Amino acid sequence: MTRAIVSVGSNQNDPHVKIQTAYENLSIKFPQTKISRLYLTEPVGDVVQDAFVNAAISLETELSASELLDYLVELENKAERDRESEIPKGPRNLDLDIIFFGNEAVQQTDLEIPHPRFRERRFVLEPLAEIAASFIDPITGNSVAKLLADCTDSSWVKLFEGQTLEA
Ligand code: PH2
Ligand code: MG
Ligand code: MG
Repeated sequence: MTRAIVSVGSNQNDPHVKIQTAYENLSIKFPQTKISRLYLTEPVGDVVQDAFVNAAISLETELSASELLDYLVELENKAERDRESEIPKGPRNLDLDIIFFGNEAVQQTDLEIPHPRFRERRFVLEPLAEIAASFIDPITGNSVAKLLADCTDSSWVKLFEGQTLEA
């Protein structure tokens, strides 16, 4: 069994429902699936778009990292994510990114674990610290709590309380 940590985000078409549905599907497939609270987060990147809802999910799996990725893409497709027409870093119905896969480091063209940019993203680290503060990043040797304490990303992250998402 490997503990995997997945970052989930959405800023289109009832994001919190998209995230709840993904979580329910993951809970059915994997034992010990946990989710953080939901956060409303400032869009990071150059695209002008609505705020995101983000959360972190922890699960236990017998799958390999690339098999887990295939399943996550399946859930993204079920949420009607349209890869053909989406703008890079732009709005999306559902994004499921593997942040950690046990202590494995994976470098493939379609998959890099730990996620290459998670240390610079408060919208990933805040929810992650809620469910996996002592998880050790296999690349830097730092805990998630330490990465969050050191994170210089100044974009805002607040608890989601059912707000409308227009910026
Ligand atoms: N995802 C992006 C681009 N920017 N910003 C926030 N706050 N949350 C995201 O999940 C996010 C983003 C593209 O995947
Ligand atoms: Mg992403
Ligand atoms: Mg992604």
